[in-house]
Amino acid sequence: MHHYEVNFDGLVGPTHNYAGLSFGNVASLSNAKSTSSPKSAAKQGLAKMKALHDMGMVQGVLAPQERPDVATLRRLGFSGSDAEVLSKAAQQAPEIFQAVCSASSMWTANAATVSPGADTADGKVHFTPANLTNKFHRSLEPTTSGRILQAMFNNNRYFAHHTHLPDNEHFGDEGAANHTRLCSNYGHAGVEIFTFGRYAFDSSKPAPSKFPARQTYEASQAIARLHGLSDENTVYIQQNPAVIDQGVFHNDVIAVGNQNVMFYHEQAFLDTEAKFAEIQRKFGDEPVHFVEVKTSEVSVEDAVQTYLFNTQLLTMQDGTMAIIAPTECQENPRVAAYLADLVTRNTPIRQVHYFDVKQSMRNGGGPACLRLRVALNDTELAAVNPAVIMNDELFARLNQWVDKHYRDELSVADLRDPQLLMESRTALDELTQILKIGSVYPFQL
Ligand code: SUG
Repeated sequence: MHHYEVNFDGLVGPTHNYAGLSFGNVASLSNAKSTSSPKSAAKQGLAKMKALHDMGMVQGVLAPQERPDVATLRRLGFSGSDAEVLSKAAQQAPEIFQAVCSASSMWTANAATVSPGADTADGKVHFTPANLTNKFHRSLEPTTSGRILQAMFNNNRYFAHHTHLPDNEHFGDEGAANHTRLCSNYGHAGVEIFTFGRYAFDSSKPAPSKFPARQTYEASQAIARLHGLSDENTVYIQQNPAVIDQGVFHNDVIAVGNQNVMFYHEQAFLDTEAKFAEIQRKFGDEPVHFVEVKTSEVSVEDAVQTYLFNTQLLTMQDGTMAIIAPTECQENPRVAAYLADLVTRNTPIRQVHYFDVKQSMRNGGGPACLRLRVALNDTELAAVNPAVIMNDELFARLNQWVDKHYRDELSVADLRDPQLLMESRTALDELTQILKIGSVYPFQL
């Protein structure tokens, strides 16, 4: 039996734009209102998927969501034809309108939390879509994310799908961005590490003062219960509130783990020593490589600007690991020097590959934000909808699809164009046929 970590990357949607919607996310705020390129954003994402496929990884594709989200505008009282709904909202409530146009579902690390069958009580792979309550534009995603995941993992013998947690800040859940799994082998029970930003029911506990902590301890616990994880498989660790206040809005901006490696910044967590001892104890006899980056090597500011930790840490076919980093890391001399040195040290990390995902980076989404990891064995992989698995043919087909439907440029003002809704729906309707996911969008239901 073989075991794989499959990366399901979000396909960038046709409305990809920079609206400055994410308070606490430095890149989103600083690029607000600049002109985006949906076409190159989608192609940058596809190029990364294809490169990982060519490196021998099993790579999947996760469909974007329907935007502008007319159904939400109707729920908020805008009425008339679809074009009238859009025009009234754009005029009367431009902030709401921009939020319902966001292509933020591209960051599939926030689509769900996933626990592999090796960790769960019933042996199934469990999925819980993230409710993303902290940001209005992202809180629109979970229902459709759930539908898309069901269409991809559509076999209840192997896959269990849960409803997202209650839509309330007490249960704020950002999915896999705050969840890492360490294991000796993808098929063995691992340690699931849930990182949270604050306690929902105890305001005496540490919390950031400037920017929001999106994930709560109580939400992380609820996910572990739903997925049937044992206490011996689970560790809860709090993010350092001081780094959230410096722009670390998700833990995957400051730490990433894979198999027996935890790559993290020294300031990432609270109570690091005790919590890492707990991780090691629960991991077992084999030593975990805790690869710590000191502030003197790379500052938190450099980490936030370059996304050094929003990298993918992949196990290659020869058992060594490679880092998939954004080109921003290469362009920063301190981070580039750190990575050049890292691959010579005594850790499993041996290679660094740089990718241009600048269109996504300008909204605070690096290589790791763009993917949802699902560890699967052969039988489970065979039960996944095969049309969402990347290969040369799908790559060519999706590039043609992007060329046909996507705009080269999009400004925030262009979002008002009713034609964009038609373009987006036409594109997505065709995509559901390419990916064979059936009717998942409100306009199709
Ligand atoms: O939730 N940006 C996203 C970026 C998500 C990154 N994901 C992970 N770290 N896993 C967010 O803040 C910005 C949209 C805008 O401003 O137009 C945005 O939603």
